Amino acid sequence: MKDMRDFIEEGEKIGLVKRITAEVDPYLELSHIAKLNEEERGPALLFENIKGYSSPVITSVCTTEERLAFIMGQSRDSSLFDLYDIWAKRGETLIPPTWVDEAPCKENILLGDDIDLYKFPIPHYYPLDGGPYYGTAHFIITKDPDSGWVNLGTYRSQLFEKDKIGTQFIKGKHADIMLKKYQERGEKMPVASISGCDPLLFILGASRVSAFVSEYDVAGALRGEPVNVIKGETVDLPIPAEAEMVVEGYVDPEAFYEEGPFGEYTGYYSGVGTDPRNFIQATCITHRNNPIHHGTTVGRAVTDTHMTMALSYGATLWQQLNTMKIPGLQSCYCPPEGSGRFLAIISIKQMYPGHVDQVLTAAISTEMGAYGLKTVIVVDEDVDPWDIPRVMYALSFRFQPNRSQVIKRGRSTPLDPSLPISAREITGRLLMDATIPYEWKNKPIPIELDPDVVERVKSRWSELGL
Ligand SMILES: Cc1cc2nc3c(=O)[nH]c(=O)nc-3n(C[C@H](O)[C@H](O)[C@H](O)COP(=O)(O)O)c2cc1C
Ligand SMILES: [Mn+2]
Repeated sequence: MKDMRDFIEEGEKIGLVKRITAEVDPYLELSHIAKLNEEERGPALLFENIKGYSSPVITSVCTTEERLAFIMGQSRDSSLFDLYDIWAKRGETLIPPTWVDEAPCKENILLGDDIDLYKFPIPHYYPLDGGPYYGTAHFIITKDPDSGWVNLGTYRSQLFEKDKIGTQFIKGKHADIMLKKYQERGEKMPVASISGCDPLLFILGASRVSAFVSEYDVAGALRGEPVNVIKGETVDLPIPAEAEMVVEGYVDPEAFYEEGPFGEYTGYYSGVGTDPRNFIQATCITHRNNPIHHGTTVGRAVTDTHMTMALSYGATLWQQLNTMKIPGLQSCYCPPEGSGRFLAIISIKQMYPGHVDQVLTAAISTEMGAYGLKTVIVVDEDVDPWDIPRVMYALSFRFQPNRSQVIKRGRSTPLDPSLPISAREITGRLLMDATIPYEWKNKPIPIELDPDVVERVKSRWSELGL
């Protein structure tokens, strides 16, 4: 799969994508169809007939494990953990992109007065949103001015004017770190926003890949072949050759626009009103003929964004833990109900005293976990982290609050509705040891059935009338 068109063509054949030919309004109607369809775990939807526009919108690309597996080129019955594990294994051997000279994303090049984002169908998602959002399932490409490291990050973009879209680079995100460097130099930051391309690139935009590593190189690693890129028209950045829509431009660190609010993946609005944020001043738009805009719904879990993050956050946590070469790691689950980011359950085979503490503190020190992971639960290897009733059993009979730790300082997301809106930068973290301590000489003795008696009573089952 090299682009969104492959996803649609191949996905349609196997029932993962459906075309909607009836006319749909991009103001609320489109997002509401997508959201309700996602709640039913329905197919990805290609809206071909959008009121007032000629080009299409696709939503719900990542809503199910099956589609995530399809995007990753894995067997369609793979579990999320199978995908985490493939990611952790393949993601180690980075494959940088290949430069090409010609590309479909250059079929149309709009400069000067021709730059007009209102020509494209941009959904308005929820009633109280500050406006239509151009960038939901998109990503923004930036380059570190010191090292040349190229970053792909999904940061929402409100449509402000025909040539201006918003940004929300949360503090410490890679584009924010880079923007501060441009600011110190007194320069503007060149950027490109990409909507519609190989869905794996969008998932990577939403992944907590470590700093100094390019998401392009990880995409190459996961695909087993390099991503094709081409130079921007007005920015010196690598653009995915098969992208549907590209907005090139720059962010002036000193210029602001009132942005938001936006109904977020937490199921709540991001704030109470608007906030001044930096924005992208477009210098060029390039697009394929009949470009496919890619959008995603947020709102109450579990729908498209939550499944995207259950993979992008869960897989990067698992990969980063594995990179630390901690012995005994067995499995991991970052529930989509928490968008794969607020809660993680990790199973280990304990090998030495203090092993559980090592894993608990390691999890919150990874690039992924250091950002907003609030609760980590470690269970023994006989408890599958995906088996929530067994996790409840471990939390009831093995967890001891005396052995858990509460860490009161850690980087938070400003979107966490459990913190007051005015103080969301720092979170507490709860590290729960739900294991039987390794060092205990007298461990609780599990009750086992007598195997001979089990055999005997089973043979009497019908006699017993059962
Ligand atoms: C649909 C969607 C919207 C997102 N919006 C934002 C956003 O507005 N700001 C932000 O900082 N992160 C946002 N994220 C999370 C980032 O994509 C994620 O933290 C990613 O790691 C950022 O890239 P980076 O690690 O290279 O900074 C969003 C994720 C998704 C899936
Ligand atoms: Mn990054």
